[in-house]
Amino acid sequence: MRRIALLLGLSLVLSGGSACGEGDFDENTENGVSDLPYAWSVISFEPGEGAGFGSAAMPDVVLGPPDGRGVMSASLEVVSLGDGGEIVLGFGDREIVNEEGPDFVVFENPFWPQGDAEQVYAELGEVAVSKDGEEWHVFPCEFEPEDLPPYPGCAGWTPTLRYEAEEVVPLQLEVTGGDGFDLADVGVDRARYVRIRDVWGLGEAPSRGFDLDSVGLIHFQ
Ligand SMILES: [Ca+2]
Ligand SMILES: [Ca+2]
Repeated sequence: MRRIALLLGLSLVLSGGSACGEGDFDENTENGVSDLPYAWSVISFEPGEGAGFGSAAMPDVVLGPPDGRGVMSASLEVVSLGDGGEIVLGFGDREIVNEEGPDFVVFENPFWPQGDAEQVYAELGEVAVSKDGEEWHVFPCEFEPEDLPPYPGCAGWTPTLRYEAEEVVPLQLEVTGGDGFDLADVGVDRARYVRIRDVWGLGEAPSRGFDLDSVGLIHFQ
């Protein structure tokens, strides 16, 4: 997997990663995002070392539907968080609500270079939710470097599929791909914010760590 990481890092450099930068984004900024149930705004972004890829396209690159390429290919419409980097997303007037099963979906750009799920090129992130942006409820994401998938509780290991976002409202994991999260697992009934923090820390700059594509909602009001 390390060899693949180096190759992917090189390809990202050659395709033109942008300079690393920290941004402040107004929660209420009009950003041209459609009314589909996806991340609406970037509340905060604190890139870690080795970030930079996609930063010039912030915040739009992580808002709205993901750019799914299926299990064999990785989207480059992402922002790399860098080692330990952290991002908080808001959903406008919408709240995520707890109903049966997963309630929201985090989309990274994992893929299966050999067509084999066990050989996934994953970069994992820890996910947390909040009602107020202050008190956070963290989904435990624990793994050893040699672990093969699945990585329950973590984001960044299930490929994003190709689908028509307008036709999949609310989202369905089996159609969209991505990693699903259930508010019941952290004991909350509602949330307005999702935080993702890189816990992978590997890869070449400027694309080190978790690469966020989008966050979409299954259960919301
Ligand atoms: Ca990735
Ligand atoms: Ca649920």
